[in-house]
Amino acid sequence: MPIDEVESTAADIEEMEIRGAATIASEAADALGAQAAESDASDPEAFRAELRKAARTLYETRPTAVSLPNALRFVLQDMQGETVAELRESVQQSSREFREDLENAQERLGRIGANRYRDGDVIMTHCHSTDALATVEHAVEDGKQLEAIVKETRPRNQGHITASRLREMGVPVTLIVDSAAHRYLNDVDHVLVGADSIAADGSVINKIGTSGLAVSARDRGTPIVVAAQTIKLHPGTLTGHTVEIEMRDESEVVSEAERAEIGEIEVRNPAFDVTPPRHVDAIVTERGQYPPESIVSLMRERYGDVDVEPWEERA
Ligand code: RUB
Repeated sequence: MPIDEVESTAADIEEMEIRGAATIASEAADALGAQAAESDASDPEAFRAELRKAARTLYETRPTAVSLPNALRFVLQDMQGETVAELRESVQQSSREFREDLENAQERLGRIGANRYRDGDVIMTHCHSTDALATVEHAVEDGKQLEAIVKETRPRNQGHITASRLREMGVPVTLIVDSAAHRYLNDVDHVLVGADSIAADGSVINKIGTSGLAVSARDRGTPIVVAAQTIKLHPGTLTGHTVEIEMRDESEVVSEAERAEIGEIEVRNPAFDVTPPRHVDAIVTERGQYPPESIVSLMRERYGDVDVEPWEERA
């Protein structure tokens, strides 16, 4: 039962070598495809059980980004075939299709989101979101000159990745510490963020600090735009489930040595927070732009009823 690729992908997701909701989803789907390719299961039931186990290993890595379970569902839900060879082909094809859909969705979302920007606009970013950057990339391709104020996004500084991607696009970047955001919002036309999950009421779950930024943006009258493919819609929230917020290691916030120097303290490191819909102007998806309150209709259309999860063990 070779599950090397699954184990190494799961470890990379946990360690954040693979990070960001869309990338996590794509790599998880890829790992399931690899598992199917390498499986030496002797009969269809063993193959199915092996794939479910692989999906559980991936599922347990990071709890907040719904794109991960959505990806696993997509790949495993329609596993079809009477023989191991047929099942293998079916999983590999679903994995390929999922990753293609993801790329196409980001491309479409990027085109739609680019329409929000005018030539000369300044955007402020938080964390690193490939969906958010797709909107900037398309605007730049359309010939618009944009500038960016990039929050560093403690504790992991994913803002540095955003700054580097924006420079590759030729966008002038000003890097600021997170606490300078309010000071610079007067110079900004749009706040642009991604999402790890979107709840049925239109709440946006994204990197810690997003909600504070959104409150500040409201105060300054700066529109806040969330770029999120429909893979980020959390179907569980349709039936009242809440999204689990991942708590990460304290060492990301303060080193052991610094801590010893300070004295006896508690440290908390939540990776994400929840921005209520009233602080969000628009959610840009590959299916169009939505006021957060109406995202629920798109969620019902796309995900409908969630039945038993395909990675759960069967009796
Ligand atoms: C990343 C993060 C990103 C979303 C969206 O958190 O909060 O804004 O995942 O990213 P982490 P994308 O670094 O902890 O994974 O648009 O690329 O899916």
